[in-house]
Amino acid sequence: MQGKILTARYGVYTVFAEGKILECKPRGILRLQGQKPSVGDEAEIDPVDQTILKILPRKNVLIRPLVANLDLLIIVHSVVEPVFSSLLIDKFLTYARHQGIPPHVILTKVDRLKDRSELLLSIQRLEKLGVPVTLFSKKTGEGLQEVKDLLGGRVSALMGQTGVGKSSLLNTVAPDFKRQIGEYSQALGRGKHQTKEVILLPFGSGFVADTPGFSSLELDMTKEDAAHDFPGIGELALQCKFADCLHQDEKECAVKKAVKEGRIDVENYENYLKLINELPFRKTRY
Ligand SMILES: Nc1nc2c(ncn2[C@@H]2O[C@H](COP(=O)(O)OP(=O)(O)OP(=O)(O)O)[C@@H](O)[C@H]2O)c(=O)[nH]1
Ligand SMILES: [Mg+2]
Ligand SMILES: [Zn+2]
Repeated sequence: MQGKILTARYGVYTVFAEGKILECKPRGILRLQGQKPSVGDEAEIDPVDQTILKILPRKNVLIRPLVANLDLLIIVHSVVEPVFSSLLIDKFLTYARHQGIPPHVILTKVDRLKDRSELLLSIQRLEKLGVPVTLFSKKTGEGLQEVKDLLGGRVSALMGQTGVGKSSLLNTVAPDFKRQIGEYSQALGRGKHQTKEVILLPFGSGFVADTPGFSSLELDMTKEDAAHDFPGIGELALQCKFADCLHQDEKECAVKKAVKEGRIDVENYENYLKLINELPFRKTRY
C-alpha cells in the first residue's frame, strides 16, 4: 500500500494511506540503506505490521523546514508584527528558487494596516518579478477564498518567521485543523515559536504543511547560489562575462548594466547586495 508521510516524531511516522492514518515505523533495511523518511515522502507501507518498506524517489526536498515533494512554497510574511521586510521576502524567494520550488507570497495581518500605499508598491515590485501575491487577514476574511483555491489540489508548505500567522491562516481555512496559535511578544520583537514540528495536513485533494517559524533564517546557500537564484537578478547572470560573476565589481556585468539602465529595481539590487554579504563563498572542492 502506498501512502504519504504526514508527521515524523521520534522515529514514528504517521502515514496517510487510502483515506486512513496509520502509525508506522521504518523497517531496519531503510536505516541500513541510509534512508531517513521525511514529512511529505511517498512511502510503500505494510498496513498489517505498520512498517515503512520503501521511500519512493523524491521530486524535491526543502531542507529547512524539512518537507519533501512540494508543488508550491508559500512564503508567509506579516505587514506589521513582525515588521515587513522586503529583504527577508527576497531571501525566501532566492531559497525557493535554489530548491527548485515555485513560490507564492501571502502577506498577513492586512487588517492592521491603515494606509496601504507603501504595501502596494512592494506588491508591484514582487509581481514585476513574476511572484504572485495574496493579501490575507484572519480578522476580516480578506483573501480567504484565494488562499483556499491556492491550497486545494496541490502539496504546499507555509514558510515564514515565527508569529506571522501561519497556523492562524490554516485555522481560518479549516477550523478542524485546530492548530495552536502563539502570540507576538513586543519585548522579544517576534513570535514565540508556537509551532514546534512540521505537520502535513490533508486539505481537499491536496496537502498543506504547517511549519515552525524562525526568528532569523540561516540559509543553506552560498554567494554563488544567490548570484544565480536571486529573483530578478539570477536571470541575467548567464549574460555576464564571467560565469562566477557576483554582480559587484566585475567587468561586463549584465546585472550592473541593467541596474544602470533602470531595468532592475534599485531596491532589488540593494537587497541582493545585502544578501550576498551575509552568505559564505562556495567552498572549492579541489
Ligand atoms: N490582527 C491580526 N492578527 C493575526 C492575524 N494572523 C495572525 N495573527 C496573530 O499573530 C499571532 C501569531 O499567530 P500564529 O498563527 O501563531 O503565527 P505562526 O506563524 O504560526 O507562528 P509560529 O508557530 O511560532 O511559527 C497571534 O497572536 C495571532 O492572533 C491576522 O490576520 N490579523
Ligand atoms: Mg504556528
Ligand atoms: Zn554579473
